[in-house]
Amino acid sequence: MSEAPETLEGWWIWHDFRRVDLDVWDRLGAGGREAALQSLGARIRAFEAKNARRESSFGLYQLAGHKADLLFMHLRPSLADLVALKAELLPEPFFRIHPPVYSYISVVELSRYVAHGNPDPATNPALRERLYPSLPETTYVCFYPMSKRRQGDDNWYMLPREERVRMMRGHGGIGHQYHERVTQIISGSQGLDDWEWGVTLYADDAIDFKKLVYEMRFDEASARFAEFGPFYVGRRIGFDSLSAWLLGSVTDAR
Ligand code: 76R
Repeated sequence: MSEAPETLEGWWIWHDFRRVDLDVWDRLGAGGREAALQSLGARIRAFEAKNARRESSFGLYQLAGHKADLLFMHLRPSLADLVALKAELLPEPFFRIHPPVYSYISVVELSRYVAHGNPDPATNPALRERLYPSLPETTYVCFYPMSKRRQGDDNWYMLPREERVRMMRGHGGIGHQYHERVTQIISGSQGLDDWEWGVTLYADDAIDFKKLVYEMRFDEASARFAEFGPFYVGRRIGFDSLSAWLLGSVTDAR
């Protein structure tokens, strides 16, 4: 049996994907819409205040395509915090109107295939920033879950450690070529959700997602071993723009 790599875990992540339901939104009437947005706005300001105190991270994104319309991304210290947050948000009018269409639970993970220096986040600020990240304020975001293949000769989990280290170095090498342009947050979801990792990427130029992921497909770690779930792409959106968009989308103002 080959040994599992040592991992470091940081904040827990809930990717909460929503569909905007314009039919229900229209029928709510101006008062209902205003109230829902005001209440959501207060929530988002509270999330941002927590971000500023470095107690959590929160990101809001408007997505392309029809798999989902919005992504609310929450990073919190524990799974209990994510459970509590969901319970707290369930009755929130905005979330009752605009239903969930996908969700992903994972925890920020750094594997120690590649040395990250001193492994104590208390005394290593660079490590702390990776485990408890402020979300990059780039224009674009990309999320997808993935697993490593377990099939015949292509079973990642049966490979000797040196082989995995060699391949992860190759992987990191490609990634590093995009260092200034694409930031990754890797989160592990073994035992937590339907795939083994969540990959969240940030970039100011969305074509870099395409170029990076394509290039990685030719690299052994991805070419032989990667299996992918659904991809979601979109852009960061502020609460004011979200409100303006949703109020502007009303077709039956009463
Ligand atoms: O932590 C580090 O930055 C060191 C190198 C590194 C590791 C250990 C690294 C670098 N990654 C690591 C781990 Mn990654 N990453 C992905 C994907 O689409 C695909 O083919 C794969 C999806 C992308 C696009 C990406 C980007 N990475 C991992 C792991 C955990 C593996 C394990 O533990 O077994 C996964 C699942 C994964 C997947 N990777 C980088 C990037 C980029 C852009 C970098 C460089 C980061 C930088 O230089 O800033």
